[in-house]
Amino acid sequence: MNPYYHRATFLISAAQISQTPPDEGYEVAFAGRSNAGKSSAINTLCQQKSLARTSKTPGRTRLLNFFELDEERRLVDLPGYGYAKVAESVKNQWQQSLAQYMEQRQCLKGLILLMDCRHPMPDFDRQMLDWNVHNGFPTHILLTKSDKLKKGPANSALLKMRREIAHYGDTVSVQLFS
Ligand SMILES: Nc1nc2c(ncn2[C@@H]2O[C@H](COP(=O)(O)OP(=O)(O)OP(=O)(O)O)[C@@H](O)[C@H]2O)c(=O)[nH]1
Ligand SMILES: [Mg+2]
Repeated sequence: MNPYYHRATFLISAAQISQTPPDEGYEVAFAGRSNAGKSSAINTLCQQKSLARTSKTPGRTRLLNFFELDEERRLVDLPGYGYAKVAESVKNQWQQSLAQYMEQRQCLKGLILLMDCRHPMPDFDRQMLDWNVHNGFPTHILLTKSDKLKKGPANSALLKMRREIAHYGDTVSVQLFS
């Protein structure tokens, strides 16, 4: 594991695009359905238990959370999409911030797209992936919670996903993750 990430610190939570840090340097954002494991993956990567807040209840991350690796580089924990049990008004506000961030952010350089390995690639994920590729963002897919599957089914899920993304070429890659 890269010790560089262990020094990550929480920078700021933004409810709106106007509250985000200056649009400079380089950001990699973690996107995916609610409960896919975005916040957990940031904690695993940075080897810090509670850097990003996680929860059993989908819809935990409602803000854009920025973590600083150094003066130029940041990781961003994005609100999850596709979670039905949130009031429409709240959902609209956080989806709007998410869309604005992805469309406008100049320093966004790539995405980590997280999917539960047991239910990969629902429509939302496919749309997100198409959007990323269309906009030229390299995307690495993490098939999360792979500890919940035995080795055989986990590997089948990985192979299936590799076949699904083959037509995107080098811009999209995938691995199992837990
Ligand atoms: N077994 C297992 N559980 C995991 C893994 N990753 C996340 N979880 C659990 O899944 C739940 C959701 O994880 P979060 O990291 O909060 O998910 P999120 O994508 O940030 O969710 P939102 O913030 O709601 O969008 C938590 O209960 C985690 O403990 C994993 O790799 N294995
Ligand atoms: Mg989260």
